[in-house]
Amino acid sequence: MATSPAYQGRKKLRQLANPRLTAIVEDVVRLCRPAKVTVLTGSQDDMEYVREMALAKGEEFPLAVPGHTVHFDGYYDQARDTRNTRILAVPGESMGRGINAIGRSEGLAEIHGLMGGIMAGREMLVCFYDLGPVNSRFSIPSLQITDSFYVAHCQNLLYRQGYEEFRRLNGSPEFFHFIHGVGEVDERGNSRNLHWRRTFIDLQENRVFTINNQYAGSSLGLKKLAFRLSIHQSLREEWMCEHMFISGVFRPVKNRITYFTGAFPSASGKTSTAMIPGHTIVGDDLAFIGPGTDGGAWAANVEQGIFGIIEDINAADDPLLWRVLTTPREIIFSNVLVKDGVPYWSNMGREIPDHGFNHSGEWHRGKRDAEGKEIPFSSKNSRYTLRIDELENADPRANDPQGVPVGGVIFGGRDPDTSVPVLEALTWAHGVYCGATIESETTAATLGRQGVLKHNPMAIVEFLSIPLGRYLSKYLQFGEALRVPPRIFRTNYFLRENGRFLNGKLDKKVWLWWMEGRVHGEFQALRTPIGWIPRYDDLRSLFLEIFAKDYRVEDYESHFALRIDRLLERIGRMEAAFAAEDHIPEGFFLEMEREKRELEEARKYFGEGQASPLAFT
Ligand code: SPV
Ligand code: MN
Repeated sequence: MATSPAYQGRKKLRQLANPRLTAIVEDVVRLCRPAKVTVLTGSQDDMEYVREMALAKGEEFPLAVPGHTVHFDGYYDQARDTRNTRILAVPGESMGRGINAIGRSEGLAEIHGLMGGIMAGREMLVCFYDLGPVNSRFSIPSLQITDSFYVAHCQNLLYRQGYEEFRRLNGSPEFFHFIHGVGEVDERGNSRNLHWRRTFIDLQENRVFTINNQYAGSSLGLKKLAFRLSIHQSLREEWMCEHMFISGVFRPVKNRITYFTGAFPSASGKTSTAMIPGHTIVGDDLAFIGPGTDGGAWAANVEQGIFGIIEDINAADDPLLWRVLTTPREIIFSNVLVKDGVPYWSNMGREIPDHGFNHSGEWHRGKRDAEGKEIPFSSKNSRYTLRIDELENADPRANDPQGVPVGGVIFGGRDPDTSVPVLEALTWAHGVYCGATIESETTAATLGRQGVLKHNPMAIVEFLSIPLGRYLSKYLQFGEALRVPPRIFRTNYFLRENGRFLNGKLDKKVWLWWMEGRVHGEFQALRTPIGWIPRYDDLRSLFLEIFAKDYRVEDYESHFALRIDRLLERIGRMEAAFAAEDHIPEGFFLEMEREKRELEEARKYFGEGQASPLAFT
């Protein structure tokens, strides 16, 4: 006979008088059999309790700077596990190719089997959050159940508290819920049953089960797990849920701020685009976008914090973040090297010690893993977690229930030899085509090989919970229904020649100011088969204005060359990829055919290889 767990804060649960909520908590307790249940409402005391317990239980360790802590995920639990992340197929709903689905009853049987007693001897936390700003049309109340203090702590930084939102529900069953179990742990407190790591997404019940993991992208309900649920929900409603940052581009001479949202595959310049000095940040990862009464699109940050990649952050390239990461405030570092209470990561501009503590335990230079591979001092996917309001560039409207008006939407990839650094799509439909044909080299944010060119529509493909064709149709309809749709842009910061990057890390500020000007109808542009590209003179004056730097015409020619053969090769790959999909909207294929036709004409005119941008007027 199972004994009842000790309860802390049960009254707070009862006060919500929500039958579905009560039933969920009771079911999880029965299944996972925790020793103790603690209900948290996000009060200062509750926040404090979570912070203290994360330290007391060894899920985090204090660092030298006050408020800073470090958390380590297991050595083989450093990224999202796409193979074991599956959608429970909805009977009668086709999932489409590329979605990792499992039959609903089979999935539920497996996960319930693995969850039996998974919290035995542990403390289960019941937490309330809100996806989106509080008390907004974008809000989705979300319940998180977890036996990890780190997960609760991380979410306290990343999401708005939602107990009040649950009160406003007034007993309604309309909320998301997430159940996370760390599973058995090793002597370092890390999930040891990685072979039973599972993340199952149940669209029908708006719930997610995730077990035997700790890495935030897998364990935190509100991040990439909720994202699958909200994408699915948005399909039936008028808004969209996107893998996008939201940032305010400030043009001092005009004294105006123009908001952009942007989708980039992991580690392709997304956070750094959102963090450009002089601009403001609303969010760096997930956006709700809905139509506004002004006929435009409005965006709100799903989150209130940043779970950002720390590699390459240094005082010279990222002065804003560097200051924040080295001064007292609440920050969780994860999977960095720690020595004497100081965190170390790659390219931070400091000498790295030869010994310390990292995601592999005690670490020394030259240490090898079980496969004989040398262990880097800090994980490729090491990160920092903090609240956006810690940043001096936090946008004053970051928590506005209305969101912010969207002037432009950016799609970026990490491609070495095809796309120009920036272009503007010809129309909304062409912009959707640009987003749907993002290709990007893989990076460390998911398990698997790095540096392989991967097709990643809207940088969202790993998270899609609806068939790609239906997602693209929705995209087309969304923009077409707006009286003033945002302009769409495509960027690529990663062009290379002989292994050398053609652009500096800061050049993106010039591309952004050009886009900002275009939104306000300020720059002429050159019409090419792939879209509108900047004129040399405009970029030259922007480089002068921003960096007092001479932008040479030779640089312009190499950056903005129309790489006709490469572009046609990409279309070839896209034709193959999309031919294999069902229900891709006609509007998408029309854009692809037009671009192909115009590129073929350009090839006849310019010959093989590439055309100078100066040839277009
Ligand atoms: C990403 O990889 O896109 C991230 C980090 O934002 S994760 O939480 O792993 O999704
Ligand atoms: Mn992301």
